[in-house]
Amino acid sequence: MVARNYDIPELRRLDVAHHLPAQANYGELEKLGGSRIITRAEGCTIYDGDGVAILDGMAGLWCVNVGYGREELVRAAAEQMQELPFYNTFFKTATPPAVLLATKLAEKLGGELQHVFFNSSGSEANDTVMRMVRHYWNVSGQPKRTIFISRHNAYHGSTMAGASLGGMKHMHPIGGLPIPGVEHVAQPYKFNEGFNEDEEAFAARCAQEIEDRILKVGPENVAAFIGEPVQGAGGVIIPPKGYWKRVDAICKKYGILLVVDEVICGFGRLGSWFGFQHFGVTPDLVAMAKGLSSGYLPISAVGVSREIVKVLREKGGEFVHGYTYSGHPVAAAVALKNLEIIEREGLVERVKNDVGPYFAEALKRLEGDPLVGEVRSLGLIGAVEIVSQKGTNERFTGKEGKAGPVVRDTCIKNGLMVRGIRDSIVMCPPLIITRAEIDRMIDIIGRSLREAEPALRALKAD
Ligand code: PXG
Repeated sequence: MVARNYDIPELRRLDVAHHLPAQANYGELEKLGGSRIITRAEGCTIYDGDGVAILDGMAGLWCVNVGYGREELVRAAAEQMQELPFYNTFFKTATPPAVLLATKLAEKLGGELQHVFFNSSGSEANDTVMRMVRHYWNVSGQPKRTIFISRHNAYHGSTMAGASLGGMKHMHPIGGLPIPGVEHVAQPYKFNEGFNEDEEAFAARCAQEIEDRILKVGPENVAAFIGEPVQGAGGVIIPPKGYWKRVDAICKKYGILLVVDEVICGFGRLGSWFGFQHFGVTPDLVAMAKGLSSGYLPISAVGVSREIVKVLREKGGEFVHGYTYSGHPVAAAVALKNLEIIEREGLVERVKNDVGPYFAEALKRLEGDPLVGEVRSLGLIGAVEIVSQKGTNERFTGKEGKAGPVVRDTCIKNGLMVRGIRDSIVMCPPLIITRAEIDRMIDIIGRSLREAEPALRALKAD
């Protein structure tokens, strides 16, 4: 495809004048003279308006699983737009792509998860979860079950319910969150909170905190536990061995619904179709987005168990919830084609048996760096922890550190897009990434750590 010629300085000026980008510091952005304008992308590489190529170690925003430039997805969208660009699912109507996508997802989710509700974003999916779960308990004759248990540092979205379920403390003051009925417990973040602790003991301690909280608020008041299989935006927190099995058992012991947020982990990221399958647990509801369409169009879904739908059918009456774009036919057609590509190209197996293990090995090359406290990965999601003292988990600026963004900026300057989260940098590349591109990623991170060291040593705590 021929790239269009944009007037980049003018776009940056207009960006400041009129555009309010997502999760930005508007004062800082104004001083900076506007955002970096990304104009095109191909495979695993994005290009900015000045023609600078950047290897996309983040798959857009944890979502472009099949990589950029997929003509098939473009065609699927165009054909669906010509045939039927829109129709809703409100008035006893549905469209072929919505029905077929629900069917495909039921097949991939497997087991009891045989029903699907559509939305447009991960946040909306979690809003749906919250309303559906509370409605379910209400009509089941247990109306007191309203509390959701979530974890510190979890990310479940940016809407009122999504950000409340999330455990990002800095998000809560914006909009007066969390809304009532959300309890946050420990995150299974071993490097920060269980350093030098035995892995199983740490898993048991984190799970015990969930059980303790259930008992504190009263099991009869708890509706659900929600968690990401691997916490993504929280810093790629891979739970210790045995953690998820314990959480699953606790939920079942107290009759609490288990909600798994697969918005990042779903669709091959961990080397399985879904993270819950990797960890061997059986959720009652599953939130999906991002990799569902590889980000080509906005669409999300909630997988729901047979048991919940049985109750909704028998006692639920009208489920007065839904969005104009629930089951949008064009987004659903693109998602269907995207799933077809993931299957046809064996991308899930590729992550599990090929590039995932290769990525883990490649990350180990960074272990010798004096700033690296730990490298970790699962499938194609990974993190590098930055420490001030080798062999410890001490940081340059205390617990809520700032080393990650410094190294991130150096990586971007050197041609690699990563996220900087507190004192770590995290990666989540497209599932089509090659071994050579992984080598390049690791090489750039290594060089960037060396280059950023003086700036890191100069960091001061607030
Ligand atoms: N759940 C999870 C696990 C997510 O990662 C959402 C829900 C919300 O999805 P939507 O589509 O409403 O954004 C997400 C989104 C970051 C970052 O800082 C991460 C996300 C979104 C924006 C920024 O890494 N994840």
